[in-house]
Amino acid sequence: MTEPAESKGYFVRLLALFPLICLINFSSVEARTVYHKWEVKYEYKSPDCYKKLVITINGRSPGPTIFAQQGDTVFVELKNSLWTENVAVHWHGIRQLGTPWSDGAEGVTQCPILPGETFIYRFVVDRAGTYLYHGHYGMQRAAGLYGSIIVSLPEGVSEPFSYDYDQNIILNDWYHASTNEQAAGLSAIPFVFVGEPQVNSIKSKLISALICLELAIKCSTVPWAADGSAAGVCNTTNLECSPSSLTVVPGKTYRLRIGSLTSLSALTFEIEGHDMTVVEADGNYVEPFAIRNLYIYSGETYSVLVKADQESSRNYWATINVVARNPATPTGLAIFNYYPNHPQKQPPTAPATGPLWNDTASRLAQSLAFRARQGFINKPPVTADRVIVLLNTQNKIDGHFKWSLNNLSLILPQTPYLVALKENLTGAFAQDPPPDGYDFANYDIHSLAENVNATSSNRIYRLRFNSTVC
Ligand SMILES: [Cu+2]
Repeated sequence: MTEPAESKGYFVRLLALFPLICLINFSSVEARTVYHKWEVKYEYKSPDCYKKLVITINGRSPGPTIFAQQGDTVFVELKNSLWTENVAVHWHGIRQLGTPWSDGAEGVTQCPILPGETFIYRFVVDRAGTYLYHGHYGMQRAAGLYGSIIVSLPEGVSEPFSYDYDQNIILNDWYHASTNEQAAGLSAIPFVFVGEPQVNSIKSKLISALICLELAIKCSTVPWAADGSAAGVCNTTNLECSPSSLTVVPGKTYRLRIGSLTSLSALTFEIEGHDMTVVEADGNYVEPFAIRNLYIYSGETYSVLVKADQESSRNYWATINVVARNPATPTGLAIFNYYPNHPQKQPPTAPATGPLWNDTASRLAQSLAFRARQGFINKPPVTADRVIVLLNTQNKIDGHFKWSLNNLSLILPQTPYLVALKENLTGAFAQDPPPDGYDFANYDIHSLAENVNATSSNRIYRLRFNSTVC
């Protein structure tokens, strides 16, 4: 006889708990976790029909795209299967608030991940936007260790612009010499420059290689066919040599998330006959502005909106070209493919060669066109507690070319800085501060002084917490 009453009581308690349960559910939706398990290793790949060792993540280069929502915690369990090399991966643009140990800068925030070891990166993606990740040990980024991070807005929040589809694209320059060969030359006396990259590449998440279309059509014309590097690689069934394309539906608007991870090349990206509207830069919304070509430098990310509003019976070229130095690298190609045309149908026109490499006015104009988007402006501080002026030069130290800041060239300490600071290991690196400036009043950029007094250093700038530094 008591059973119904007890049941009723249970029901009432459940009701009382309901708001709490709702809250718990709500918060678990708000803060999800995104888990990736990666194995990093060397594999033979031929992204431009030239077979060479490439660093892959789970068999791919570029590696998997990390898709997450603002506020999510991302875990990346990374196993180093390179066997003879350490590794570390930096999450470019992620602020690492509260998780400096996961920043991935080897020698600064962490010890490298040794061959055979596994390290778990854990960080919160606190801002929606387009970001990158890349190797941060030696020259591993240039060997193929990189990819994209796409952070979407929380549920129910929409972007301040509209589009139908989203695509991400990574631009890169690509060398046939291994990074070990390049590094040996760069550190040799006499210095051996790496020269021009063999190709510029456009890669999207959908297709692993979006380059060398012309080369793929006629394998016999691959410049490196003669030395055997393309032998057995360049054929019509090899997707790595296939013409590449970005398929669009006529009338639809696409958000292209474009990042650059070049070693040496400043690039210009354009889609034949199509205007682009810039809406995001490095994870920040910007006041929209239209461009015909996008200048993009290494480490930058942009979102542009493109409407497939041209004659739809044909395809169009998407091209990248080198700017800022007289380029000797062929134009990087992809096909902007209007559905239902065949994705490999060659456009009837010649690919664009881009603006003149030394057209600095138009590059400056793009830089000056950026404005923070109304409603998303974080007011910058108007005064600084401290001003640091950095002079970036290329010096010679003991016969080796070294980049320097204020005549100091960084050598990483044996113990990562973050570890040394946390454990107060004052012997781990030089404790005297580097200079906050240089004699800029007397520095003439048109007649460079020999920086004979450059030296190697592991000194660091210490900034007071919550202070404003300019
Ligand atoms: Cu970076």
